[in-house]
Amino acid sequence: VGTVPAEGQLTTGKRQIVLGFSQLGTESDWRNANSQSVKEAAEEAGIELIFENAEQSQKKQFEAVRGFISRKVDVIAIAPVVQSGWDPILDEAQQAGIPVIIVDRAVDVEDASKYVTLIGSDFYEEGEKAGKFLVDKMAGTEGPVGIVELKGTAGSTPSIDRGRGFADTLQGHAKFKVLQSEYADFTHEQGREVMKSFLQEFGDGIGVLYAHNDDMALGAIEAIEAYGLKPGKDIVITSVDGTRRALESMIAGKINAVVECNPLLGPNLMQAVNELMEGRTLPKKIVTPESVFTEVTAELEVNNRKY
Ligand code: GYE
Repeated sequence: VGTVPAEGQLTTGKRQIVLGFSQLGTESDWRNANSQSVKEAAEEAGIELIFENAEQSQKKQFEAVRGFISRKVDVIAIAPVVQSGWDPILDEAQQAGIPVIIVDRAVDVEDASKYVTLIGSDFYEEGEKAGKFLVDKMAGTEGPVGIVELKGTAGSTPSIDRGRGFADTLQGHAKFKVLQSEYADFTHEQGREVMKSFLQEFGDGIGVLYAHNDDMALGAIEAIEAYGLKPGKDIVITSVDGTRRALESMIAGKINAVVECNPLLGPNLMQAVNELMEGRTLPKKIVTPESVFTEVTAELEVNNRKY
């Protein structure tokens, strides 16, 4: 037993775990709540966190991971901006003997052993929930119902799966017609701009807006009001996430339903890191339980929101 603690060792004899986290960006309220959650949970767990923001660039994520490898962190966590193209960088981490945990969005790799576990939501189910809400909400309405869709980031798991889950649910309900579907990168600003162009093209032929996140829905609401229509009334709006701002907008009658997607993944991530360091085996997927908020429940929920 040595008397002088080695570098990086606490006097308790337990070495502090170092986690490198490549966050994909700052595009939405969801993302900022997610970053905050990871930082707070690391602090709480006594884990040293090296946090890198990639500003929606996969290339920057690769650079961050390479930086973590050269600093010899214990564990790498990645919230991947898109789902393809990860094989080479995961191989580099594997060769360096550093385990990788995927957070939030998925990666599409040939061999799933390249990462330890995925901590995130079931985005397909979120899309289905949005579709089911519309089917019920519009049950008494005669068709056709024109739908416009604001998709998130091209090639990202939540956009792909929320789109598929929604489309599959509306299949077989002939009165729904998707007029147009465009990417708006999960941001407020692009949500507003793309909605503006939808309105120019289809005007009051639009009966429904499905936005893949709250920020785009809130941007779109500005465009709808500027156009002279009433969001939540002339156009039924449903989105995904469940941020405070969206719940407030729902209380004001401007959004009709929000499917929850939980950004508070920090505690789950730190638990996974600790278990991994203790040599325990983790499940391949850790899914967060989530619900749906409607005009009826928003008022009850809004005060519980941290984000
Ligand atoms: O819904 C959106 C964010 O990946 C689940 O990314 C996340 C999504 C979230 O920009 O607001």
